[in-house]
Amino acid sequence: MAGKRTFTMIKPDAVKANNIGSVLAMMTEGGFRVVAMKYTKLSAEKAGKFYEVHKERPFYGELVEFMSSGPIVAAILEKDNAVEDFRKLIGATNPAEAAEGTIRKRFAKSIGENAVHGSDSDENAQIEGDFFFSGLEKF
Ligand code: FUP
Repeated sequence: MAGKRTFTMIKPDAVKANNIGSVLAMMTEGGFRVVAMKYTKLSAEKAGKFYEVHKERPFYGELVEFMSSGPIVAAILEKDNAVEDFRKLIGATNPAEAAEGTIRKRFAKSIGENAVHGSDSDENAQIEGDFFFSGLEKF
């Protein structure tokens, strides 16, 4: 059965462009409830650990540099079929391929600076949520 929670980040590009409110509005209007949320900044070390699965990819260095370049909003969101429905709401990794009406279509600048993160599986949603939040920070 599909899980009810996913993990997201509003990435440094969207924060810098002052789009936190608009991005959150699209998430909540999309039917997602906030379980946990924080405004924080990743060190290069923490960003490197979060994206460790991509360590061998050519874009890893740039990705880590970008994700630690400014503050982000991290959140756990809840909805039935959360992971799949949230991936639909954010759109394709590359904004050039993202569908109309998606968050990345509206806010992403490029495949690297793509406004938001969304977990790709229930297992990763759990791991990523635990990376940022303790049990006492989830409601
Ligand atoms: P997504 O799950 O849509 O966030 O995409 P991936 O897990 O494939 O990639 C994670 C992040 O790596 C992306 F959000 C941006 C970065 N990336 C690049 O910079 N270049 C690429 O070609 C692919 C991904």
